[in-house]
Amino acid sequence: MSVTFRSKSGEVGEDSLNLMTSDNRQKYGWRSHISVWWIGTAAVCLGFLLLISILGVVTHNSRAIGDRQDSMYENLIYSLTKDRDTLSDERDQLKINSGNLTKEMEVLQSQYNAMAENRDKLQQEVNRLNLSRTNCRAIGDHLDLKCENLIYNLTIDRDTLRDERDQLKINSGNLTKEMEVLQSQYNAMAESRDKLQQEVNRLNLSRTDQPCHKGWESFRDKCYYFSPTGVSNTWESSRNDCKERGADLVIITTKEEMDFVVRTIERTWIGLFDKEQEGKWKWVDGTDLLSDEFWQKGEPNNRDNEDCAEVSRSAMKFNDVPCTTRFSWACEK
Ligand SMILES: [Ca+2]
Ligand SMILES: [Ca+2]
Repeated sequence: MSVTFRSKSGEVGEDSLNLMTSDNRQKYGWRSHISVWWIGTAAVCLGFLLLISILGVVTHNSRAIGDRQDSMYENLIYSLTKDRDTLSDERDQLKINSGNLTKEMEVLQSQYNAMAENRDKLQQEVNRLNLSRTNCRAIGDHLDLKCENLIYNLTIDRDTLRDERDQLKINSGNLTKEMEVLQSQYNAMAESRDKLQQEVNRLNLSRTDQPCHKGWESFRDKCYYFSPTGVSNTWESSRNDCKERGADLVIITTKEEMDFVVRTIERTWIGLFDKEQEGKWKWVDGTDLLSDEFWQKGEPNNRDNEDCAEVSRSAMKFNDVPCTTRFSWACEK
């Protein structure tokens, strides 16, 4: 470093006392020698002052540098501490996440195992169904064969039955014709029988030894009285008339007797009634009506409280009517 200073004379000198040569000390004299001393002293003082200043500056700078370093350290420590804490938090969070992921993985593993088990079961079911389908096809083929055989047999049976039906139709037609012939023969025979029966009746009448009283007619071994033409009476009055004649209303027990009774009278009271017990028909001699064969179709129907019986020539059958009805009557003894 060079120091420039100005002397009292205003001249500029060098900053070193050593630079003062002996020539210069003689030139300027005593006075000049004292000045140099003062200058040197001042220079020394200035040097000290300069040194102190430099030391102060250096110390100040050192402290500033130290302070800055301390501040940097503090900032660095703070930053590192903060980073460490942040990383620690992240590490903890990662641990938690890892734990959760582990649990989820365990759940997924369990679900996977269950799904794999189900898959195996389904595969077994598929295998079983495939086997069943194969068996069903075999059974279906077998059934088809059986059905074909059944259809074949049924077709044969149907054709056979058709033939039998046709044959039966033919036989039925023949039998119908034969039946018609037989019916015709039967009718002819019945007509012949009736004629013979009439002849027998006539012969019986002709050989009767006990003739009936005047006004009475004989049939077989009985005598019959018939009310005069155009005269009618109630059932009870008719029966009373018969009783007065020593007889009672006619009791018809055979078809021949009925034919005889109705041959000249259209509707005639007969001695049959159910007054005592509805539906229980009795003859006037107290005997029960043993057969229903002589009733007209749908009779007796007891319509309007019909408790007495009549016989008509047109129907040749019995019918129940109210006892107050007025009819002809026939007596028998
Ligand atoms: Ca009745
Ligand atoms: Ca009736």
